[in-house]
Amino acid sequence: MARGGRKLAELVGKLDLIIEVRDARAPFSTSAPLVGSFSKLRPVFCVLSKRDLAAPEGTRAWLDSLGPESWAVDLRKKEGLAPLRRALLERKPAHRELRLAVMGIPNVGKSMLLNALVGKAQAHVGGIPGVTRSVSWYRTEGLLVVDSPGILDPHAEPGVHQLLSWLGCARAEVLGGFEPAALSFIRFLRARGLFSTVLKKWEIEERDDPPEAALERVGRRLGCLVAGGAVNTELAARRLMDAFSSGKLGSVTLERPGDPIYVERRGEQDAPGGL
Ligand SMILES: Nc1nc2c(ncn2[C@@H]2O[C@H](COP(=O)(O)OP(=O)(O)OP(=O)(O)O)[C@@H](O)[C@H]2O)c(=O)[nH]1
Ligand SMILES: [Mg+2]
Repeated sequence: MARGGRKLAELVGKLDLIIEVRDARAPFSTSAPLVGSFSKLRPVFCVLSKRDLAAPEGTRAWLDSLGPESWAVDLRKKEGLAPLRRALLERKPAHRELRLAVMGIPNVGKSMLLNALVGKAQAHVGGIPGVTRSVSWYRTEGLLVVDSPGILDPHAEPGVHQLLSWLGCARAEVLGGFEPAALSFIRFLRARGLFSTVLKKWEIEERDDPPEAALERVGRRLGCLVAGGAVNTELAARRLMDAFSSGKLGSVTLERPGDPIYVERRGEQDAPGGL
């Protein structure tokens, strides 16, 4: 177990409960297997963050599938928090605070959830993965809450890491750049029938062309051109991935309960749909 994981495992003994935060757009790939292993020791509540970026019917399907101890929240607008807070306070021991930790993979909104629960902007929040670097405790009425650094599963399929880069939870730069990320994203959208939904805003229609050609169409549409009129595909890829991860292309759920796991590996790009 990596050092960060060992620290969290030590922490679990001091807790009454764990909140695992996942991204509502891909609740399967954004789950942290380490937190799953803690569920044998402590109750784990599942909070789907960024519900404003996911399709509402997709989020409903996930809440049904995850069961009664799951909630979906929009932390930017602070919506959906009251039922979660009520459920937490129901678990509070009579003579002391409820001790809980917010855990999950990087950039899913753990610190933002903690701030919303504590009622003040205490923990640092940021748009890139890896903002929280250590375990810190925060106190509010009835709750003693720990913020924790994001944990990535080193053994996850490379395809899962690629998917996390589309959501902003892993850095595309580290995984080989924006262009491979955008090409695998386009293949994934096609395999799941989501291409037209995601690219509707930019009026880019589905065609039977290779992903490279589709990315070029994106680049032309956005005016990502170099001298001579060729498309700057790295820039086009970056613009596409930034727009998707920040929700500018609309609310989209990438994974539904029961979908096959996304397992595209390097060198397998020609497998149908990469699934
Ligand atoms: N649209 C939207 N953005 C959110 C929501 N929750 C968090 N974010 C954004 O997600 C980014 C990451 O938030 P953090 O709270 O720093 O995430 P974290 O899980 O603590 O990240 P690390 O500390 O890096 O592991 C920030 O840019 C937030 O503004 C949400 O419900 N909706
Ligand atoms: Mg954080």
